[in-house]
Amino acid sequence: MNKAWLLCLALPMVAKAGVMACDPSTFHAPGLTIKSAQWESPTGDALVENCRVEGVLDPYKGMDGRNYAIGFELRLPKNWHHDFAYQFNGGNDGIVVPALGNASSLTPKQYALNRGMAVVSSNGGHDEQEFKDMGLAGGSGFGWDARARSLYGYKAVELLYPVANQMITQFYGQAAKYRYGIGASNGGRMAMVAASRFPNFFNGILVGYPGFNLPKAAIQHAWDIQHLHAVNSDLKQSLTPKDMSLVSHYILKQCDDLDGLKDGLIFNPKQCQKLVNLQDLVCHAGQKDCLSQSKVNALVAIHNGPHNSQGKALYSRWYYDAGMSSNNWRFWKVESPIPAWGYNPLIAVMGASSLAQIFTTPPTHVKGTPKALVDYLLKFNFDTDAPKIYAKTKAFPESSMEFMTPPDAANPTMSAFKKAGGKMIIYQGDSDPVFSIVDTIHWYNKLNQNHNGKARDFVTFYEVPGMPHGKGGPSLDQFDVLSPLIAWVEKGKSPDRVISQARADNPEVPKTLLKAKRPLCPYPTIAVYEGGNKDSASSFICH
Ligand SMILES: [Ca+2]
Repeated sequence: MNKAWLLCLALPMVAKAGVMACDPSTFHAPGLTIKSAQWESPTGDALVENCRVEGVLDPYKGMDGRNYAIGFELRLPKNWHHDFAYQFNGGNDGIVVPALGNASSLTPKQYALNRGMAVVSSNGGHDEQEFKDMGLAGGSGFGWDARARSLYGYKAVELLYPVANQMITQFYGQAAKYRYGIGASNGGRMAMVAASRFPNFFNGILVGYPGFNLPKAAIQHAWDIQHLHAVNSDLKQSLTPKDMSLVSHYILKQCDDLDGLKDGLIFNPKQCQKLVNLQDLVCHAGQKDCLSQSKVNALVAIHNGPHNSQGKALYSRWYYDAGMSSNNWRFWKVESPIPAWGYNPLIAVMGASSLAQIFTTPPTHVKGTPKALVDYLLKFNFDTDAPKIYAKTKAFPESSMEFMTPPDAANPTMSAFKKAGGKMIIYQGDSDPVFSIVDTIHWYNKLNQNHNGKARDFVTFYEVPGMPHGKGGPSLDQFDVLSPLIAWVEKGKSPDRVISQARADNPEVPKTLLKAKRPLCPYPTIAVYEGGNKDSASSFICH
């Protein structure tokens, strides 16, 4: 018997022994410390038994004197299907959220972990507890360390990805067969950054409502607050829910039937934009259901996006869509940014303090009080402060546009990702108030041009009418975009229409749409009603 034969006989035994050893001693890599490893029965949205490993990678002392490390958890399902998913998290990171491989449009059964994939989730290189003394500015406090900025932007993925793969091999006795990246919002940004920076890491990437130009979107936040403040210094009065309901009804009146069916969903948003003129809503004498000129001016300015005094656009235009009346739109655009009025302080941290401490270089001092954060946004100068997202210094050698965005974002090709056989699915709501879908459409159109009209060979993009940031609004926001990605990667089956339906726990879906099914069509095709049962997706074609 030769040596090769002996190896073949030995390998399966090694693999079998490794599978069961859910123990810290199983895992080892340079810079890695395992805090715990134990079997977990199905709990919450984790529907399968898994070995949950908690660890810390590459600790260091930052230039700000604070302690940094990549904290993470890796969940290894007992019944493993030989795949791996890297979960890109949202917001400012700083927390290790459960590694489920989830997305807002999926049901728990469809999460990567529950399909039998091993899933890793990290804090992005910093622990928010380290910054508790900074008050409301703590969530973005890591911006004072240059390396922590890079880790947040892309480097945590670069460092943790190979270690997670080693750990999978150490546990199961064999490497993962297919590797996926899954993320939405800031996580969607990271997913797109990964495709450009690390084109060989992932076979398939699922990108939800991505902030791939996040520093620019943060400038939009200051722009929005300044224009709303000009209407009313009590921001929640600047645009009331009644105002936004009026706007939404007007947009539907102009656009709902462009897709052949008046159903509360606008499947032809591109054509719709040409028919919307909010000046139509300005009050005339004796009129009731109307808006003041100042409110219309603010809405138009917000939808045109931030500009400097020379008229140069600093981010993007936006779509008018029915979901502008949603609670989610209101939460992000109008109410939540102002903790002084008793609203969610976390969003102020993400918006104002992130712009100050993470996205401007050098970082800008801002106190962690509600008033200081609001004042920072109100005084933000679009001529002198906005260029700081492109600035760098000796101590901060990367600008925020460099560490936050895909290197080829302005003129995307993702050629190396395509060459490696990578596939990507992107989805976003037409009513997204945080990241403009117009920016994503612009990006996709350029990508498509750069691939001679064949971007769909490796990137498929779905627009979701009425959907704001992630879920909610008058939308059919439950759809499975992960199954088609897996089928594309593992079986070579190109994604086509995806069926969407109402989410049972979304109170904003019109009653008439509770049983409706609609296809989401690969951009640039749109769903058009062909006649027949209005609840059936087969009554619609992708045109
Ligand atoms: Ca319609």
